[in-house]
Amino acid sequence: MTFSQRFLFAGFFSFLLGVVVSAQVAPLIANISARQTTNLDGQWQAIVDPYDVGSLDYRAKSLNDRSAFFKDYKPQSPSELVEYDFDTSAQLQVPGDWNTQRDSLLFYEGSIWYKRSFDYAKSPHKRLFVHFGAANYRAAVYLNGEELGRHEGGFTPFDFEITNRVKPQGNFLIVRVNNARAKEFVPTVNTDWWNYGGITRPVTLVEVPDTFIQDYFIQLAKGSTHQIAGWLQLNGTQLQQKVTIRIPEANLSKTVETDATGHATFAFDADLTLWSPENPKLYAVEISAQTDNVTDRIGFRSIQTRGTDILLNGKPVFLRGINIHEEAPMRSGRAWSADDARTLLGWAKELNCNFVRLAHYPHNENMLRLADQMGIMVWAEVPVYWTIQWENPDTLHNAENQLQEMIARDHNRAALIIYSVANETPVTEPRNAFFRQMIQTAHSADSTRLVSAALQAHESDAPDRITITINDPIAADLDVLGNNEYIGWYVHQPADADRTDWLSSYNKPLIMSEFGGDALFGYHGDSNTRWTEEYQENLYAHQIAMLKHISFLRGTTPWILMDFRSPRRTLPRFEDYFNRKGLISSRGEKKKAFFVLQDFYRQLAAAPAP
Ligand code: GCB
Repeated sequence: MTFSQRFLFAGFFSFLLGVVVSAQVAPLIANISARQTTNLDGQWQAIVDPYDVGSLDYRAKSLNDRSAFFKDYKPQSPSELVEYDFDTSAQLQVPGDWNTQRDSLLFYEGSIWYKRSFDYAKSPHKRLFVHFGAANYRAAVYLNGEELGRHEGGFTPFDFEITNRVKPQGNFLIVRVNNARAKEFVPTVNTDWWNYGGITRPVTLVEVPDTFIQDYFIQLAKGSTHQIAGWLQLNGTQLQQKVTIRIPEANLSKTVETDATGHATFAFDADLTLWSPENPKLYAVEISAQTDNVTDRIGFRSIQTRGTDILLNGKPVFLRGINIHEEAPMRSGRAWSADDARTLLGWAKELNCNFVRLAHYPHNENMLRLADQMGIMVWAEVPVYWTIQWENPDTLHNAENQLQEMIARDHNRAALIIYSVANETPVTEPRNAFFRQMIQTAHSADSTRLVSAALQAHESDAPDRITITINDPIAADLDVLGNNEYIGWYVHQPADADRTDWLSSYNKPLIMSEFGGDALFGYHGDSNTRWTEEYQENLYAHQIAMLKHISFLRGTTPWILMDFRSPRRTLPRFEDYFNRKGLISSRGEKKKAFFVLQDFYRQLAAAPAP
């Protein structure tokens, strides 16, 4: 089950925060947009708490009395000392990273407490959950002065049941979000993107019947283009029910019975128009139990590999991709909205892409929903990045949990074809063991999709040729190989790509998951001058010439669509805390290299598949 490991972190958090965990995250509810919801977004009261005085006393012991911020205690007399007050504190927008809402928070890493009040008239025989799209990195959630539970991981959703805690009036929801980095976390302390903190995605109250359809997986069976196979899961007390899956447009209806645990599996033939970038067909799929029903829009396609080919609906396809960070166009903060997604994916379409790599962590659900509608295939990734603590079992559980939460949210999106379990990790035996476990977790949570990782190959130089061989031991376990290379930026000169040969020890498809170089939009010079648009343009031209000769190459995702903030990038004038490898500036201006890639992809789109 995708949600089976959602209870793993209680001990870990108690250790970190020194408090007793009173409740747990609930299993994720699928497709909340199709549910009866109340949105809690807007201005929340916020207390910036760099020393954690809201949770720890001056001996660093955890607080549980009225001085704990989650109690939202008000002085009862003029003489009473209470050193916090949500209601007179400034506000922060939810959803939103805090860093770009106030100058003083740009580099902030620590705790901020959020408070939002609400009334709620719950209908009888209904259950209520509070759902968070994401909060980076750790969240502790309290309702009416009691802890609901905690969550770790900055990019995946979580929810808590509040059925028996919500009152018709005067509820106060308090969330402590902490984005401090730590070595054992996922990601670890060292990354190349901004550590945007806060409640970065919407907060929603979700009302469902006493026994409800909690999750379902309705996709084509692995390798099939005409058989739907999947499962569904009820949650509640009436677990044994008849449930009907209907696709009215295709005249399909299948009734199954759930077992004593509320689970049912099914498989049935279906004659469907298959989803593809050329025709991103989505069907309305209705799931009706006796106590609940829910509707989704689902596309059906198959994705497989055969030797070095990637097959979409049984036919070889080349993935014309681009990397994307979850960075907001025009305003350089954490992206979250449907408008942000439309802009980013619209640019990918303009490049003639049929594929995007959503680096380096799960992006917001709008990206997946829109990719489904626009016909853009997706590589989705978890933040196992660079130097994770491979030997730490808590780190592994954390990474697996983030992977499972990502899969649980997105497993019905046709656009999603590849799960990536890591990016650029140094090869060691503990790392390989960590990976094998991650790959197995991905395959067992969803056997229909391909699993990949962005690896780094090793080169051997002869006097006039460079040879790069894909020989990472973990490649044997992956379905598709990803490789990052920076010829012309971190190593060699751009023209050295012309004398580079690529070899692979595996009969598997390769995606060149990164290549590129920085350019400051509007800075011009000759193609040997770093940071100019001409340098980047020339680098792309040489890269493309090289890529055309890699016989086992089945996709490319250059680094990256748009410039993004990064604390690693300190060089004044050119970087100013931005990674400038974007083909588009943070203000939406297209650099020269954009048109080089656009042209390459135009040619590829017109050419017959490999
Ligand atoms: C990489 C990383 C990516 C960086 C990029 C760079 O290899 O995967 O996260 O941002 O290089 O610009 O150095």
